[in-house]
Order: sequence, then structure tokens, then C-alpha cells
Amino acid sequence: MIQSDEVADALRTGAPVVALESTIITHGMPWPQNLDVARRVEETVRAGGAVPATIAVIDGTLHVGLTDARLEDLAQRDGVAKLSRADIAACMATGGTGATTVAATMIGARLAGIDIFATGGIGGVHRGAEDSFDISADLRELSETPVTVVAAGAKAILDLPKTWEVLETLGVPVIAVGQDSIPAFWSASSPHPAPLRMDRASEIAAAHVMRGAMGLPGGQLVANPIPAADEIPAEALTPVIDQALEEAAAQGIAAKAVTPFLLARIFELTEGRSLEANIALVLNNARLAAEIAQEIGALRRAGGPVA
Ligand code: PSU
Ligand code: MN
Repeated sequence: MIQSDEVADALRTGAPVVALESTIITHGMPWPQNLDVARRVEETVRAGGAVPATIAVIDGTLHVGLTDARLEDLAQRDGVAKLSRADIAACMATGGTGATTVAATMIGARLAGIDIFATGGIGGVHRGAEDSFDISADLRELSETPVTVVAAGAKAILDLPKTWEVLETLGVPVIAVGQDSIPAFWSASSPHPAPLRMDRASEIAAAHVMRGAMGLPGGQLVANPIPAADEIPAEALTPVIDQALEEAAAQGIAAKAVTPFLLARIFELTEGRSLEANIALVLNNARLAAEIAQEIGALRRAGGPVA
């Protein structure tokens, strides 16, 4: 593993660090906005008083914290693999280059000793999963790897009720921030009541440290609503999502190609509007994650929340 100097220094001194995924850059957003967003997310983490650690596998080496040159190269390179739990070790063993999904970023963060990670949305149970069995490895990772993930919920391309049921079955805390429903990515609220609600970063940090102290495996999903000004109403997106899903089915898109295909089609069909909202919510998540990282650091210095 190669850590950037900045990340290595922060981890050695106990300064706050926020992990960031790279699949959102390579498979989640189009060039060149992807590079711009990746840089802005890193700046936002810094402005929040934490060190950003974007994670990726480059030529067989796991990088935790990318130089700007590596970030730029990754953002425009063709043929970068999409790595989840199933393929990250194989990619490293064979000298490959790949971007990390939520699951693989959690694995990288844990290896480096990073507690918290910010992204846009997690993978989940796909619509029609009762036939396709397509359930993202992100869900199981959340139940196994002790990293707190800040996201704006999950996209409506998924079957959201089934996604939340699976997380409950797996014992993953789903914490809505400052509201009683689970946010639905482009929309701040949803009809799904949140299993847990917290209004302060310090509470989320305390719950994270408490889980660690109890030896509970797995992380927490912090579901942070998109800022109201950036929301897209669900009614506006429903026909677009339905069209993208129909096209995916007609073209036989399957397995790990499904999520990138749907995201790309929705960006095209909304003429970039979905991307603007996506950018706003990722930055909002980076801000909250930096705050939680600081609170976790303060609790660790004080000996944790257990008296
Ligand atoms: N959801 C988004 N944007 C993304 C992804 C999901 O709104 O970029 C990416 C993340 O990297 C996530 C992955 O971990 O897609 C899930 O892919 P799959 O459904 O194949 O597990
Ligand atoms: Mn899948």
C-alpha cells in the first residue's frame, strides 16, 4: 500500500482523515466533470479540517491518497476496472489498475486505519432482484468492515425498500441526518422511515466509536439528505429512470455493468441536471464526513465514549 505523505502524516498523528472512492470518478460521472468533482470533494474535505484519501489500485498497488497527477490520469484513462470485494485482490496481484467501489474503498480504508468515508450513493438491491439476484456487494461490506459511510441514501434506480430491508437483516445501522425519513439521493426525503436519526456529527462519531469498543463488525450508513436547493423532485426523475431501466433490460446489461450504464443514461436523459444534484450532494457529504472525522479524533483522544 502506498499512502500519500499527507495521509501518512495525518494517520500517524491522529489527525482526521476522510476516505473517498474512485469508481464515482471513473464509472459514475462523465469526463471532464469527474475530475473537477474529484478535486472539489478533496478541497471540501480539507476546508472541513480533514485530510482527503482517495483510494484506487494503480499498476497493482493500493493507493490511499492520490497525487493530483494520479487523480487526473485515473479520471481520463480508458479501461480502468471497477473493483469491489471480489476483484480488488486479484487486480493487485496481477498488476492491474482499478477504481474502488464503496465496498472496495471500505476495505482500503480499514487497511489504512481510516474510520470514515464520504461518497454519493451506495449500491443496493436492484429492481427485479427477485429474478436477477443483483444485490450490490456494498451491502454486505457494510456489515463486515468497520468504516462509517456518509452517502445521500441510494438512488431510485434501485429497489429502495428492499435495500433498507437487507441492511436491517445484516445489522447495519442506517442513520438519517436531521430528519425522520431515509433520504433518496436526488430527493431529500422519502416515504421510508429512518431506523435511526441523529442530528449532530458528535453523535454519529460516538456511535462509531461505541461499535468499535463493543467489537461489533461492520460499519454505519449515514444517510445525509441533499440540500433543499439542489433537490430534483422524484416525479421528474421517475420516467427517466424507467426509460434507463428499460434500455438496460433491452440491451442485456448485466452484473457490474448495470450501475454505470444506468448512471450514464440518467445523466444524458436529464441533460446534466442529475449530475448537478449529484455533485451538490457529494460535496455536502464530504463536509459532514470531515466533521465526523474530527469528532471521532476527539473521542479517541479522550478515551472513547465508554466511561
Ligand atoms: N451509486 C451512485 N454513484 C456511483 C455508484 C453507486 O449513485 O458512482 C458506484 C459506487 O462505487 C458503488 C457502485 O459502490 O457504483 C455499486 O456498483 P454495484 O451496483 O455494481 O455494486
Ligand atoms: Mn450488481
